[in-house]
Amino acid sequence: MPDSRAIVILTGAGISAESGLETFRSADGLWAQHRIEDVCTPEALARDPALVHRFYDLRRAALNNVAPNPAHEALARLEREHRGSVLIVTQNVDDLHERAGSRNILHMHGALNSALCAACGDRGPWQGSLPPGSVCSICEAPSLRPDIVFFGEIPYEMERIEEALAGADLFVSIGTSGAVYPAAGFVRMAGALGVETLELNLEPSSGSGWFDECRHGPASRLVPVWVDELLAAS
Ligand code: BV8
Repeated sequence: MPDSRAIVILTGAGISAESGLETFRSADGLWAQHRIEDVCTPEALARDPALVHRFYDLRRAALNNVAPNPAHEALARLEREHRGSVLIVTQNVDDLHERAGSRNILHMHGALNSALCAACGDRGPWQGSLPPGSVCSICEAPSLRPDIVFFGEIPYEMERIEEALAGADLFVSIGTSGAVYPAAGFVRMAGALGVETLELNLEPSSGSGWFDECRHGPASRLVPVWVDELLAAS
C-alpha cells in the first residue's frame, strides 16, 4: 500500500545551523548578543528603529553567504517524491527551504527577504538593507519595517497551519527548542488529534516528552536518513 500520508513539518533555527546561520538560544546564539526585548518586539522597534532594522539587515545580508544543507535538500526531495502532501511550517526567516527547492512552505514568523508596510499592511519582496523611513511602493508612506513577527504579534497563517495539523497523519518537528508559542504547542495539538509525532533535533527540546518518537543528532544526518526511510516504505 503506497504511503500517501499527509505530513506537516515544523522547522526552527536548528535546521539552518549547519548552513552557518546562528540559532537563537545556544550559548553564542543570536539572543546571546541581543536581548529579545531589544530587537524582537514592537516596543523595541518604536524605541530604537535603527537598532532593529540593522539587526535584520545584518541577518538578511548573511543569507548571501550561506547555502541549504542536506536537511533542507532532503525535505525538498520528500516534497517531490512522497505521494501524500508535504507542508513545511517554518519559524525561520531565512530562504534556505526555498533555495533547496521546497515549494509548499509557510513562514509563520515572517521572512528576511520581505518588507512590511506598517501603514497599509502591504508585504513585498525586499533585498539589501531596509533603513527606517523606507517608502512603501503601495501607499508611499515612509513606513516599511522588517516583515518579521515580533514577540506579542500574531504569527502568520495560523488558520492554514491549524487546518493542516487537523488533516495531518504525521507531524515532524526539526531543529526547534520548543521555547516559542504557538509553534511549541503544535505537537500537543497534533497529538490530541491522534496525529503521529516525531522530533528530529540535536538534543531533547522542551517538548520532547510530547512526541511519540524522538531522534537526536545533527539535522544534516537525521533528516536525510528519515526521508530515505519514509520514501523506501512508500
Ligand atoms: C503570539 C522572529 C498571540 C523572527 C521570533 C504561551 C506561553 C508562554 C508565552 C507565550 C504563550 N503564547 C504566546 C506567548 C508569548 C511569546 C512566547 O512564546 N514567548 C516565549 C519566549 C515564552 N509568543 C509570541 O509572542 C508569539 N505571538 O503568541 O501571539 C497569538 C498566538 C496565536 C494566535 C493568536 C494570537 C510570536 C512569537 C514569534 C516571535 N518571533 N523571531 C526572527 O527574528 O528570526 S521567535 C524566534 O524563536 C524565532 O522565530 C525562532 O524560530 C523561534 C524559536 O526558536 P528556535 O527556532 O527553536 O531556535 P532555538 O535557538 O531556540 O533552538 C534551536 C534548536 O535547534 C535547539 O533545540 C537546538 O538543540 C537545535 N539544533 C541546533 N543545531 C542543530 C539543531 N538541531 C538539529 N541539527 C543541528 N545541527
